[in-house]
Amino acid sequence: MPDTSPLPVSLPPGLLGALTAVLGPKGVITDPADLAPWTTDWRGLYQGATPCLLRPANTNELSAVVRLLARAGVPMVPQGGNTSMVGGGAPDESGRQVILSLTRMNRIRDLDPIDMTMTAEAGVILKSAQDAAAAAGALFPLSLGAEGSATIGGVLATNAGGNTTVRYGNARELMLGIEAVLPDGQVFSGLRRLRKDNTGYALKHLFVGAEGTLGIITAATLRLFPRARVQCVALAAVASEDAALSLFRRFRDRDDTAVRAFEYMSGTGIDIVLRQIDGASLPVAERADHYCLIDLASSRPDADLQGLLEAVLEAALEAGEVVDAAIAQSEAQAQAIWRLREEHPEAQKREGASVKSDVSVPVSKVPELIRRSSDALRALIPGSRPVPFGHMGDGNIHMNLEQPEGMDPAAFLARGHDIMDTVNEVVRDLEGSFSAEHGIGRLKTDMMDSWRGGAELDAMRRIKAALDPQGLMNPGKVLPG
Ligand code: FAD
Ligand code: 2HG
Ligand code: ZN
Repeated sequence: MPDTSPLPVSLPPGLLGALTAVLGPKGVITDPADLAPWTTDWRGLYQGATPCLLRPANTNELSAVVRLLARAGVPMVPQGGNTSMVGGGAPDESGRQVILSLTRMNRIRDLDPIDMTMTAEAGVILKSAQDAAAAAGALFPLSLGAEGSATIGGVLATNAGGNTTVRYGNARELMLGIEAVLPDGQVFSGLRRLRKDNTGYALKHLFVGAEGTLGIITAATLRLFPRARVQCVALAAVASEDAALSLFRRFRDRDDTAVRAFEYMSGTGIDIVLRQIDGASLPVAERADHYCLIDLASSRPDADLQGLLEAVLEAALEAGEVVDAAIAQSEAQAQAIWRLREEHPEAQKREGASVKSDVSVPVSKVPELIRRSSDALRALIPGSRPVPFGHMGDGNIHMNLEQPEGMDPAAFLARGHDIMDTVNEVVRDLEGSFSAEHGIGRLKTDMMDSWRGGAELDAMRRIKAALDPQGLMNPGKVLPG
């Protein structure tokens, strides 16, 4: 359980006044009640403290406050929507770390339908960015369950993946240019909207996936795509993990440009959603142990996605891979199928304590990952319930474990690192990664040595020391102490 006792908070004398002079009273929050939602993380793993939350309205204001904080040696935590799954956006318990919130910097600066680019400030909510693209007849394809709160700065800082990576790539692949404030307050102006630009080191990529440890992203130029004119969504109950992979291959072989998302869900995960989420219902007749969500989309108005879906599902039914399937016949039905998938995190939270392992393996090894990890987790904690689900099409499975019914949640959470280690052992054997899309944050710094030690971690430390010699940018995150 997080410790909720009051913690000491401090700032050097005179600094608050100087910060307020730059930002105005609207830009400086110090009331503990207003600070509370921003000092803990979405999962409730950490309860931090901060002297203040600063809300700059533009890049110049942010640059000025970073200069002031750097001169005073005050550590800073950049924050967007605070939806990090690894405690990345919350301050620690010292009471010294100032939160730099980007939420007031929420303008779409430019949208060009010929270049197919959009320049958005870091505080733009992901859903608003999608809506702005749609209003211009285009598509910004990044999509994830937290899109109503997560920000452009946050998704880039974590290199978020989400549901459409299989088709469009993760956040990094959608970024053409970036603007950022460096740890000493300088502005890095790299908002170029070019597809080709080989002019030295590709420094813009340093800020993507750095989780706020190398600087603060203030704006980004993002790639847009033609909007989908037809879309078709289905839920298939499948016979096994291998059948799920085989179904994915059938779609990919038939028309890989049509597959917008291909998600795996377990019977246990769906049961939990049906139990915990009001209005959730299963569109197929019988419960199964494995399900796939297939989302096809095309910008071609004449694309026969329904025909494609029916043909592939029929062939898979005949082969015994699919046992039942439902194809959405309306937007409402498509949304209801997606809801079964997107409510997985919330439903697991309501069901009790759960430990997450956001891992990836080569796509061909996903069935083995699910089987071997589930067996190892059940052996580790008898009665516990493995809930594998996620982005099968790109090899990223959330290999989560729900506590045994009736077990003390705190006792279960105390086994968190044993649980993650158990999954990671299988992942290592399958040549995968211990953190596919959520990043390292505060939760996984202790894993960096054994997974990224040697030259890789050494290079990371040297880059960090070069850009942030005082170690003020999101301390305690990503790199082990
Ligand atoms: P925050 O949580 O505020 O911050 C995340 C990290 O980025 C922190 O380290 C923070 O310091 C840093 N940061 C934030 N803004 C900036 C900035 N402007 N400059 C520099 N650093 C910054 N992630 C996925 O990849 N795929 C998913 O499918 C997915 N689904 C989710 C579903 C739910 C219900 C939830 C709660 C989270 C999910 N996430 C997912 C995790 C999360 O990483 C994303 O929601 C998102 O990337 C975080 O954006 P944010 O604005 O909330 O960032
Ligand atoms: C998702 O894919 C998110 O829904 C969250 O990445 C995963 O809750 C999780 O473990
Ligand atoms: Zn995910």
